[in-house]
Amino acid sequence: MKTKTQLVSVALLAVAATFSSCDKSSTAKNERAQNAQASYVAPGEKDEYYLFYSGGHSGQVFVAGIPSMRHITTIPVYAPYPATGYGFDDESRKMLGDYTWGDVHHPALSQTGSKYDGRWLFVNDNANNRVARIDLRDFKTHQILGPIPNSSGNHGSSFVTENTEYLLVATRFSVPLPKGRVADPNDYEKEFNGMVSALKVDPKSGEMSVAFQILTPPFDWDLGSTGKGPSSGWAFWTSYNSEMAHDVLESNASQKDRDYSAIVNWKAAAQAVAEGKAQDMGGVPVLDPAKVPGIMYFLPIGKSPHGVDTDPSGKWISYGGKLQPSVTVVNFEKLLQAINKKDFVHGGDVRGVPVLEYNDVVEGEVPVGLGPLHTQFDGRGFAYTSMFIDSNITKWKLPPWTDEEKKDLNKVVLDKMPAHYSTGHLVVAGSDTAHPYGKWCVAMNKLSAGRHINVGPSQPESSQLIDISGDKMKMVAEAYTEPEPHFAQILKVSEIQPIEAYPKAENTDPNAVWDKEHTGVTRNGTQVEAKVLAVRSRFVPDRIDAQVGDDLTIHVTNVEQTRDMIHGFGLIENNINMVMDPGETKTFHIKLTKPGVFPYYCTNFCSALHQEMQGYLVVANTGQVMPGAVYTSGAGQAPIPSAGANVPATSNPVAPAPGAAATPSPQR
Ligand code: K7E
Ligand code: CUA
Repeated sequence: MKTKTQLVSVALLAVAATFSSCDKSSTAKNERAQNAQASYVAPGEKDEYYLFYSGGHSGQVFVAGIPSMRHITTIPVYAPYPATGYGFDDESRKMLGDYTWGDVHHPALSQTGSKYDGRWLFVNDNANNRVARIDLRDFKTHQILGPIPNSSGNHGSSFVTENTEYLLVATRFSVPLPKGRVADPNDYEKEFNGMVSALKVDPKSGEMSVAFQILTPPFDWDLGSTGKGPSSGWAFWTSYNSEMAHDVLESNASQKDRDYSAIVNWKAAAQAVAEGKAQDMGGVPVLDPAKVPGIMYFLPIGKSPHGVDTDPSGKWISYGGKLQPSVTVVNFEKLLQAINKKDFVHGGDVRGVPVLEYNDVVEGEVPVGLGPLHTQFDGRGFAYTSMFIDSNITKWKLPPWTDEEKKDLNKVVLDKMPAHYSTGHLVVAGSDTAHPYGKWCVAMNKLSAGRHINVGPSQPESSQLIDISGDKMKMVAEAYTEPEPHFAQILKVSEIQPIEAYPKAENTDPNAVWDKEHTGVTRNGTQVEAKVLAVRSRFVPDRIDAQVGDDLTIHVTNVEQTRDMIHGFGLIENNINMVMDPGETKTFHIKLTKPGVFPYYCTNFCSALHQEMQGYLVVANTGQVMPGAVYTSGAGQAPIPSAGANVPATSNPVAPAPGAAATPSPQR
């Protein structure tokens, strides 16, 4: 028998072969016209859905419109983004902390009653164990939580519960806990641990905090899914490496035919924490499932499964086989019965966690093909699985199945749509709610070899829009996708009303200035603070004086209330670019280390006189006060008397001597 690794390699070769032989222009002429119409959004018209897709290790979230598939905006989350000034002002710099990248995999829209409520989008960072909250009122990142304690590799994240009570997340990598403790990877089984974490979400503000954690054996948790309806209060996780290997995982973690899924009763876990059954680790209440029965069970699932997805009814849990050519469908009602009857594998607990009997709870293995990763649902009883190795989307029918179908589950496999190539995630609009919209599916492909015009070795990624409203799937459009997409969420445009300007009345920044009288520069020892107003097409003041060694703080308020009237504040050779939306105040702080006159200018083209929107930061030498320097005290306009002797400006080597004709500088 071939090993799994061999199988994968053979299949990958087959995929490679299709790259060269595949006819890209296989769409028939009449279909072309139909598809063009289906995805065409004419100038002046707008898309019907938002597609929020993860930007992977770009650390960003991208927004495209459906059906046009046009990328319309970028929401910076874990990486600085000068286009919106993110990561340059104090507030966003503080959110980013010590990191300038993240690895976004799974965006999740907030839900109320198992429906998208249009409030927030949560996204994970696999790299630095964080979760961020984007507010859909302004499409901006408002909180980054983490690094989460006792957790390493926040991949299985973030999955919202039905009413966004919690975000459930799990570690991909196990490490010695608490973090910071050092152990030899040779002692992996004994010394390393994984963790499933529950992050509480404040129902009013959306503020996230770490609520509790559940300790696990050192499997590599991969993906998760929250329950709903009958499975309300439960969550499901996949793992690879139940072999607990610590090296050559490619083969050592692919030995067993089945790996464990963790079935977590998060409501029972929250209750146990409330009853004081947790122990503190790194400041977090941690539950040990061996000591707190009823919160975690293991279920063997084949084989190194990847995605796990709960269908809209909450009854069927689908596991992508990855290394086995089928999707395993678990019947939640049977699973609950087995748990209630304590029908566990005889004597087969793993570190005190009961193991469920596979045949008791599995409804069937649907033979979808090679490399099934993720499954989505249309709410009409059908499921769609991304096939990484077979490079297609496979449509199949959810249970209940007829006796005839049960005998041969090939009968529930209904359609296959080739995708180009090696689809990772796919997303069906609303699939993770109880009410999918069901019309569109987007396949996010991992390999796009040759799909775009050649731009060198880094081949642009591609996503494909598939119409799933009929019996047969229809490939409608293909679009460039910023790297690197994993999961995505789709939201109906009509369900949210983002603001177009920050209302002046809501600006609570104590350093906001709305009229010229309140602008100015204050000096207090070496603390210099400037309050600047930005309006078409000037900054007030347009001169700021300071000295080397000063701590300079600049607050800029964009006093516009007109939509799209955005101003930037780019400070030359100081690595600062803030961007203020209408009605917004932003602040940055720098320690001045070099003398000179540094122009600042508006970076966002705002009017015919945008180029003229500029000013000067004059950084004199320490103790040097420029004659024209104007400081306002907090109370009034009085210039502060010079602290030291007035030192003349440094002499200009390139200026003509008074009265002489201009000559080229000898230094030129
Ligand atoms: Cu399949 Cu990180 Cu969700 Cu990518 S993961 S594909
Ligand atoms: Cu303000 Cu350009």
